[in-house]
Amino acid sequence: MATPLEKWVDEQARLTKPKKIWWCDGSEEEAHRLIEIGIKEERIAGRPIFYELNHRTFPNSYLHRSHPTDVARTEHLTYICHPDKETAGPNNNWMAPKEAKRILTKLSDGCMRSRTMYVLPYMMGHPESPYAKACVQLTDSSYVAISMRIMTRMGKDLLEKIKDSDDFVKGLHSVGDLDPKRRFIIHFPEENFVWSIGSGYGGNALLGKKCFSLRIASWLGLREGWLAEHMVIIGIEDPKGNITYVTAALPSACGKTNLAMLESSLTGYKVWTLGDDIAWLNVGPDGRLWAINPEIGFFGVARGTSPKTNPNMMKALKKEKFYPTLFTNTALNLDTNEPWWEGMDGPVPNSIVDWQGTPWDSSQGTQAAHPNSRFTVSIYHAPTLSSEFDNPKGVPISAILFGGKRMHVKPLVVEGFDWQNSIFLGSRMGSETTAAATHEVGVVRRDPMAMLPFCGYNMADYFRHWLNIGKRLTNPPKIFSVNWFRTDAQGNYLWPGFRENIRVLKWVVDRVNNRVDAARAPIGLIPYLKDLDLEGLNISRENLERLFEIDVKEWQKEAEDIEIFFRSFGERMPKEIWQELNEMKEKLR
Ligand code: OXD
Ligand code: MN
Repeated sequence: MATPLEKWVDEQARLTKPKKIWWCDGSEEEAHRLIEIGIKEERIAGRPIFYELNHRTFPNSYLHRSHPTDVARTEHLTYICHPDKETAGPNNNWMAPKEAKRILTKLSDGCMRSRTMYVLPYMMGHPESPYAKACVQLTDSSYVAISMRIMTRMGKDLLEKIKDSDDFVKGLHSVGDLDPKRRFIIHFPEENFVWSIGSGYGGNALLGKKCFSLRIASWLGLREGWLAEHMVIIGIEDPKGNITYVTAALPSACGKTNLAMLESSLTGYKVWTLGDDIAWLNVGPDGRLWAINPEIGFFGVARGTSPKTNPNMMKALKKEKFYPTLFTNTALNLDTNEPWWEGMDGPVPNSIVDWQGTPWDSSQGTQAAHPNSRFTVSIYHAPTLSSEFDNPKGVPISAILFGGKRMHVKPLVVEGFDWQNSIFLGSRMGSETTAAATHEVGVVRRDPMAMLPFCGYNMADYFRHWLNIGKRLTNPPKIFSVNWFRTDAQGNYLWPGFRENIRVLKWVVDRVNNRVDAARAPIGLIPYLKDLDLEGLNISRENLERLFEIDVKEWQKEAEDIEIFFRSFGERMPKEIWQELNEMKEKLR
């Protein structure tokens, strides 16, 4: 008798018609075999999937070049198919599930012909964690198979676990013909099912990541009483050796990975890494919020990563490795066969091909590495990995940061007055758009809790859910907004960022431990400058004051913009959030 899993795989194979089916066991030998296939046999748009890089300097690393039109998440082709449109909300594209299936079935008919279908059994979360979820993805791309092995706990043990049950999350992925006109990333939350065709890009194709661990999981979280969030998880160790666990939500390509691996500039302070992208938050029996990272890898932006901005990541990328590491759409230094990107530091190498493999020199005025070029590397290679990373219970969270990239308006750090006010603070976040998704770059859009592209249901209900979670927390984390990106009139950043962000984290830890007071401003609590540890930092008093300046006119405009956004949710928007907005407007008057 076939198990539900076997039956499901068989049905998908009858539709997609692969030449063969390969059940992956997650072993190292298998990973090597897959890479070999990617180098020698499999092709995308006529090109190999992998190129071997210099293994002396970048051990076990491979370069992947994508199809030129397939370089980022495609939010306009991403759908959440709840039975009714209202549940998906104005924050999501929606189609009736039946209609979506009709379209996808047509596109998928024979889409794996002459290709291999890889069956990837994997776990999101530690297998012994009560919060972990069993998943199976089908894909016809060896790049996706290898990436999933780096990013998730993939292996055949899971098949033993799933056995006769059909309680596993399903993902069907095919690169199709990579034509953006035939590209869709479609979620069926009611069925725990994601169906993606036409893209091999991480955020569209590694279905355990954004698709399941955020969009579908956020919906599971709503029904089961927990939160799936777009957050970094770190432990901040103080000079006494106490560790405070903090999560931080920032939009894509705003420095989450750098924050997750921050090398402190303050003596005695150290940051331990637990995750750089996704946190699942549960209310513990002790009334605190507990976080796990369901992933075991980083899919980070390569451009701009350097020994200055993220020394720990540079070490991870160069470490002798058990897991392979992938570089996607970086440039290549032909003299050394090493990956290269703008912002890597050091002189520009003499002989470079760009992310598409075309000879490049800096006088051309074009980009050598794609702005959204990426690395995929195991978290176990991080020199800053927390000893609690594999704790199935996760870690207790004392503070949450909500961030965005704002050149104007927003102070460096602001604390919410209380839980309700803090949910308003998270919901009013906005950020300038980046290259992580295909759209105009650099325009401000509202991105509540950095979840706009990832919330798998109506965001008004999501705000309500956050409010409700607070009611169950007897010992809630404090909540802050942060903005490392404020500029002066000439457009220069006022704050040095990167390793100096530890100074903001230190203030946050001091607030958590009630060591310092804060000043009440109309928009929240802000630090007294005397409480910021600025020892050894070269910053003028004027810049410092500007970092915390609250320009009433700017904020009134901001409030208008927030109001327009909230209105788009109509009657569903919680009245508590309106009340907070109105109070803020009142105080600004
Ligand atoms: C990511 C993203 O890839 O947020 O992490 O786009
Ligand atoms: Mn992300």
